[in-house]
Amino acid sequence: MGQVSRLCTEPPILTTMLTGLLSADPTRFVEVAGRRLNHPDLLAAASVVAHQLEGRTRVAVLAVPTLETVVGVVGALLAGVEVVPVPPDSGHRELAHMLTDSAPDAWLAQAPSEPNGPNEPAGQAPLPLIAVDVAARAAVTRAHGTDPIDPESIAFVMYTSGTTGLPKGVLQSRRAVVAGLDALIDAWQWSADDVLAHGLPLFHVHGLILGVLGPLRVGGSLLHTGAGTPEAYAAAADAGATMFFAVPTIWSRIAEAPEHAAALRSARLLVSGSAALPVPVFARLKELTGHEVAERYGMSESLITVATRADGVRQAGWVGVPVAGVEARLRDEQGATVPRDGESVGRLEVRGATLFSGYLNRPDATSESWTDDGWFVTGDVAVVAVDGRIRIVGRESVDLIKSAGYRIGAGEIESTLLGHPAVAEVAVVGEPDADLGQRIVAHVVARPGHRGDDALAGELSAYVGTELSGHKRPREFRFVDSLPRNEMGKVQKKRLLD
Ligand code: MLC
Ligand code: AMP
Repeated sequence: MGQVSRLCTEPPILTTMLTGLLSADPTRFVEVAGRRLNHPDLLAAASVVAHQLEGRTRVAVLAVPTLETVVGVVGALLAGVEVVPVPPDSGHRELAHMLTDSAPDAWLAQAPSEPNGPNEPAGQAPLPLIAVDVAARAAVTRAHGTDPIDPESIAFVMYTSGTTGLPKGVLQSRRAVVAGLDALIDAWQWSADDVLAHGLPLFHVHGLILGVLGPLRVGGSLLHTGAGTPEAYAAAADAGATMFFAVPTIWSRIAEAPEHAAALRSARLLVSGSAALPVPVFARLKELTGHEVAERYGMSESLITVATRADGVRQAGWVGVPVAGVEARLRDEQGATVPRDGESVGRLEVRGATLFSGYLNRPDATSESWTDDGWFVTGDVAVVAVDGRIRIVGRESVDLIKSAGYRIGAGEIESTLLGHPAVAEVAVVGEPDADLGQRIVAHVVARPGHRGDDALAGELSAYVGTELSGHKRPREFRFVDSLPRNEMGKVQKKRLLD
């Protein structure tokens, strides 16, 4: 397509969501894996997408880290169309589930090889693909007499794993996204002069909502490095990045690469989240970069609720204080308040403007996740200090694993593996791992006639990758004669972890 692919006479509906982008400062930019658009051009290209999406309700975006993905998502937000970010390596089972559950109208920017998912009923027309041309430009003017898009309307349906079953679609409203970003802009003194760098995937809260929409809300720049490697982060620092986002796995790899870590000395702020940052990594990064990493805590359901402020106390192992508009409390198993003494452990519950609007098609799971008095039960256990700072101690359930920052449900991997003819019984656990935080380990009882050896392990790993996605593959398979069970027949996972 040419420079101006489509001239639109009808103005797109603008919302106040991406206020920084709307100021269209030509010195600000978004760069993804080496390709760059300045803010006026990004806005003009996304406005074409907004027009293309007229009449649509919900689109799926195969979230490869490209400029097309960013322009597509921004266009959908301008148009008030819901976005379902789909991990690019989603396997058959996971993709079929997401498409059936969310029923998008179309693919935006890029479609997978099976646009309707596997097991497509014969004769069904494939979901259309709406292409994104980053070179297209349309004028942007405020729509006269048009109501702004309802802040309670849904911006994203973001899939995330639970302890059992297939991932649930978290409904994130425009209100929650705006509140979550503004709270972080405040906490981190994030400004239009900042250049944020990261190499995170674009289908989760961290990489997409914080990592793409954050810069656009504040009016600053984004340098997506394409990869989460120490080399790429050092190159971004050399190119002038001021803020860095990463999961602990990336930070610990940077801490082991002093030659690259040194480049981050020029940064203003280093931020870690999505899993616990090990204390020795915090200390080593301080030595190598001169920075104390600011840790923050959040969930797909809640966005970022607790953060270390740029002007606040930074202490290894602590994730900061509740952000503006969010309250946090700790309760014990009986529902009593746990004292804020920096030692007593309780269940962390949160409430406020950043919270989600429910799980798609799952009223049962939605109501279970809230207390009767309106607090969201995070499933994490924590301690709170007298000054309100929070330390995450761990998760209540052994069935939710965090590996390299990805949230992975043991039950989803188990039910998938039980679909393989060689598997009689299986129990999946997350074992501590210095690089990944937790490493997925599957304990498998093979069916008679199948040998539990390296060949079978390779086959089962590939099977999980084909059905789910790459990061859900167990790193290790242990073939056992039986699984430890209690008198009720339930697998005792704590014993597997011992
Ligand atoms: C990966 N590999 C495996 C495997 N997983 N092999 C066997 N079994 C498995 N399970 C292979 C890969 O294919 C790759 O091979 C090689 O091992 C290295 O993979 P890796 O160790 O995973 O490293 P890498 O690909 O470099 O990725 C690491 C990473 C990535 C940290 C950059 O995992 C990542 O981006 N994580 C971020 C997740 C995230 O964004 N979470 C946020 C959730 S939102 P090869 O051949 O390809 O080299 C959230 C809210 C909040 O949590 O608070 O933020
Ligand atoms: P997700 O839904 O992928 O966003 O994962 C949310 C979970 O990640 C939380 O419930 C926590 O268990 C974990 N998490 C996120 N940030 C942190 C952090 N800074 N420290 C410890 N755990 C974290």
